[in-house]
Amino acid sequence: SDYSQEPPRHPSLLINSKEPFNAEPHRSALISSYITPADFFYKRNHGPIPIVDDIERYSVSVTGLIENRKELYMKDIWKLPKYNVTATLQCAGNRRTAMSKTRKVKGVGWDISAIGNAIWGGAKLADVLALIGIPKSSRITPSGGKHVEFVSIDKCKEENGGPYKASIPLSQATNPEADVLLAYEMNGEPLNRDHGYPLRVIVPGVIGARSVKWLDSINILAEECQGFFMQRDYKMFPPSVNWDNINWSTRRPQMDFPVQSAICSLEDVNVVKPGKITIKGYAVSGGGRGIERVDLSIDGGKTWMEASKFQKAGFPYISDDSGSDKWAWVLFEVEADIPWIAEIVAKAVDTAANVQPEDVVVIWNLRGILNTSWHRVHVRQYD
Ligand code: MTE
Ligand code: MO
Repeated sequence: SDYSQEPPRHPSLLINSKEPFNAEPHRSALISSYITPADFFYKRNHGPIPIVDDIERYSVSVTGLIENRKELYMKDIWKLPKYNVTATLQCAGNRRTAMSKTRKVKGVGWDISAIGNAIWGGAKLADVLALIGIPKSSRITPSGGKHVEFVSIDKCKEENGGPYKASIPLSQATNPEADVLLAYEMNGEPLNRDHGYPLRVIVPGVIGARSVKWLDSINILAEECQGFFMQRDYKMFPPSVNWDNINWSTRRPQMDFPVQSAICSLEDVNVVKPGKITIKGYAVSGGGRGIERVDLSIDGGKTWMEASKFQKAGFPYISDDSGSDKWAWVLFEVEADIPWIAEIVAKAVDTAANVQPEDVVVIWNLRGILNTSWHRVHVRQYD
């Protein structure tokens, strides 16, 4: 593979792998604004960043179980109503490094910043599919189509040099309320190359792996996508499954992400001044479930206090058309008097009352995905 034409990147990013380029910002960058600037947004790739230089000739082919194959050019997509949706994108591998510490897992190591919150601008997939003759709120097409597959331009070794791909159910793709976008903007700017220029899918509330970048084609299929990242990766296995007894076909591809939170203003082991400190971080849940509450402990989880949380637009000239930021994280903060030595813990509760698990051991899985265990940081005071 050819990595000689990668885009420029912010020098402060923490690089987890160079080729393909996988990097996250320092955790403190996540709490400096509600909207994560593209420069500090994690970058998760499986191959070289493709180059699209002729935007006039760039098109997305729509094929599969439809009447007529269609080519959609950017001018066709730009003509559709434009929506701005604030959505948090989170890699299923976020916090993998910590999971690996209890028992080794396979995959790129990530701290707590394989996550970011952006305003995605683009056409709704439901409108795009309506344009090619698939009505809104369809569950099946006349020819039996039930899934919408997204195929990329990029090439990766997991697909034996073929393109990255994924699918979502047709019912989600044609549901305007699901806010699935073909996005051409991020935070009011055209997408940059790292994040999918010129066009990417955004599936709000779902693990990042389904938000295919550099879209090349959309296929209407009877079955879900059979690609590597749907069938042999990004599945949640129980702790009893290891590389000798794994049977990939027994599990579904992971879609929604579970409730998550992390402390971003501190890290192991910070030394703090005696007195009050402000503890800050993020909390988010998948599937459009909001955050009900964030609980903070400074004694390792024996006693708790409730953090305050907020959502606000970072870019006043863009409003979120979804009304509330139901796909977006909340930032939280709480003031606390830190004892001599403290184990600070965060756990969030979503609107369905789902709570993060206390211990990573109970959710350990061989691919190291969905580490949503209580986030802990250890601090002590100056001598
Ligand atoms: N799309 C393509 N074409 N190639 C990829 O490697 N990675 C996926 C997804 N879409 C990927 C892709 C994964 S695993 C994640 S978490 C998100 O893109 C990351 O998006 P970002 O790099 O814009 O943060
Ligand atoms: Mo990911």
